This record gives sequence, C-alpha cells and structure tokens, in this order.
Amino acid sequence: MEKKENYNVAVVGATGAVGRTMLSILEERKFPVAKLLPLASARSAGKQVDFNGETITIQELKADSFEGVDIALFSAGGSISREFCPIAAKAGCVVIDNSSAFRMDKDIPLVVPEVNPHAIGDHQGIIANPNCSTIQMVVALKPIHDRYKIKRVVVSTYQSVSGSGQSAIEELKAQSSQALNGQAVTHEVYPHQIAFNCLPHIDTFLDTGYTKEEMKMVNETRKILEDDAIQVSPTTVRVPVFYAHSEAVNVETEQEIDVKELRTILGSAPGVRLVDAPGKGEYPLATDAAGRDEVMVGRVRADLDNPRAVNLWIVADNLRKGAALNAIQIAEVLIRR
Ligand code: NAP
Ligand code: 3JN
Repeated sequence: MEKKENYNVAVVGATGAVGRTMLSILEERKFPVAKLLPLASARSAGKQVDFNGETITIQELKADSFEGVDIALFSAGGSISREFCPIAAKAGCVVIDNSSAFRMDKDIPLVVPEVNPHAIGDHQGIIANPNCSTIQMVVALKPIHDRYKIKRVVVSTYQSVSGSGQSAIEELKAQSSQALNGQAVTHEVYPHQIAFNCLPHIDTFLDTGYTKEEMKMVNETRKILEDDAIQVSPTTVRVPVFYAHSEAVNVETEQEIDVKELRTILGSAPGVRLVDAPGKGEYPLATDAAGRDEVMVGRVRADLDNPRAVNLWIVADNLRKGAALNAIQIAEVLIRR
C-alpha cells in the first residue's frame, strides 16, 4: 500500500456491534483517516454516524463502493466477505476481514499483531482477522510457546452475547427483564433462553460433535502460532454476559514450567495485563475487561499433577481485542511499514 499522510477508510458493517466499535477505535487511536466511508445494507442506507466531529451518511454496500478507498475493514459476516472482499481488493484497497471466510486460506495471512506481525508481509490484498476466542488465547499462549513449547491446550470458553451481534445484546436485555418480571421468555437469536443460562453451542455443530466455533480455535491457533503439532481440545459456551469473553485454559508444554518465571514472562508480554493476586480478590473479570484493550491473564497456577502444565484464566473484550481493535492494529502495522 502506498504510504500517505491520511487514508480513505471504508467500514463494511458500520452499524453492527463490531463496526460501531471500529468507528470509535479509529477515532480514539487517531488513525489517520482522510475520508471515512461507512457501508451497511440497504436497510441502513441514509442513516448517519458521527465520526471525528462530522456527521457522515451510511451508504449501501455495492460492487462499486471501493473506488478511491485505501483500507476496507469488513465485519458484515462471511457471505458478504466472500462476495465483496475480492472486489474491494481488486479495486486496490487492502482488506482486513473479520469473518471466517478466508482465515484458513493458505495464501491469506491470519494476524494478531502481538503474535505474528511478520505474516502480514505476504499479503495479496486480503488479511484475515482471527476469531475473538482465538485472538485472546494466542496473545497469552505466544510467550508460553516461545519459552516452554506448547504441546496441548484444553480450553473452555465463557463467551458474552455481544459476540453474536447487536441483536443478541437486545435479546439478553429483553429476556432478563421478562424472566425477572415473571413473563414468558421469548427467543429469536439463540435456540434456547440465554438469560440465567449457559449454552454449550456456538456456531453450528459438525458431524464430529464439535462446533465450528470450537474448530476455529483449533485451526486458527495452529496457523497463528505456526505449529501444526499443537493439540487443542475446545468447548465453547455462551454465557449471559454482555461484553468480554473469559476462558479457562490448561496448557501442557514440552519443558517443565516454573510458575514464578511464567508470571514474570506474562507480566511483560505484549498485549497482556497480568491480574493475579487471588488473595486480594484480584483476577481478570469480564466487567473489568470490557472497554479495555489488553488481554487480562490471571489464576496462573501449576497443574496439580503435571509439572509440564499450567492453568490460566484469560479475559478480553471480544468486540475490541477480539475484533475491531485487532483489525485496526493490523491497519496500523500496514501504514507504519
Ligand atoms: P451485527 O451486530 O449483527 O452487525 C452486522 C452488520 O453487517 C451490520 O452493520 C449490518 O448492516 C451488516 N450487514 C448485514 N447484511 C448486510 C448486507 N447485505 N450488506 C451490507 N452490510 C450488511 O454483527 P457483528 O457482531 O457486528 O458481526 C458482524 C460480523 O463480524 C460477523 O458475522 C462475523 O463475521 C464478524 N465477527 C467477527 C468476530 C471475531 O471474532 N473476529 C467477532 C464478532 C463478529 P445493517 O445494520 O444494515 O443490517
Ligand atoms: O460468537 C462469538 O462470540 C464470536 C462470533 C464470531 C462470528 C460470528 C458470526 C460469524 C464469526 C467469526 O468471527 O468466526 C462468524 C464467521 O464465521 O465469520
């Protein structure tokens, strides 16, 4: 991408939970935007968004939307990405795509800037942003892999409803009110009530009994850490939390782990904030991670039986580090080069 003082940036899915977060992070981080182009479906065309003190009209996404655009941030789902990312790349922009459409394509870099920024080097117009649950996990795993070499990871996630978009946020609010007021609980987004419940079901089930969300964590972790030998055993669960995903992770390594040393390593790892004073009631919480940029890691403790394993609790804002922030950090690497 040609180096410029300011860049024309399109946000595809600008009205969604991720797209709205992208607009506020572009503003917050003073990304050098010459012109912002918010794109969404025909339903939103004509509505307005505020950006850097200006009111900008949302346009309908069309094949000719990308003329003169330098960077296109996509978060409107896989089928929109499959159709429009190649069109945008052909029009000359660098595309950063938040969907799973291209993540496992071997010619498309899958990037977490704290972990594998070098992978951007090979891009041919499209760069993929990993799944939110993968991103926060690999930020914490990378320094462990570098020091002790990871063999196997067993992970259970506790994923907030904002991961399913704006409509799921509304569904949890409505169901909480219905349940507390003794009314019948209605559901549209999820197959069961999410308020006061946990659903071990994210994305669709495969014949193996695992879900697509679980397999994203397996395959994307191997690609980002560039090690296909890493075993990942995932269970992904939706919980009645609005913002930030939490993960309980058991990591097994080749080398024996010195937990004191590991705390020091995690304490200075890029993108990590160690919050690990359980005696004082300090450990990562979704309510603290929401609205923050770092991946919070705590409850660092030796496995009870295996000296080559450790348990961790990892929490991050899924709309920020898990989606919008990571995408904008990729754009920042691009414009710095
Ligand atoms: P959301 O709140 O439901 O928003 C969906 C967005 O897509 C809206 O802006 C919507 O526009 C737009 N859209 C829908 N159909 C469209 C069309 N035909 N043409 C143009 N725009 C269209 O969902 P979200 O949570 O922001 O997530 C959006 C996507 O981002 C997901 O499907 C997923 O692929 C990706 N995502 C990735 C991660 C990650 O882990 N990295 C996390 C969450 C989401 P209207 O308002 O006009 O309908
Ligand atoms: O459920 C979550 O917490 C994260 C959801 C991500 C998501 C939602 C709809 C479609 C994805 C994703 O990023 O993997 C997709 C997709 O497959 O693109």
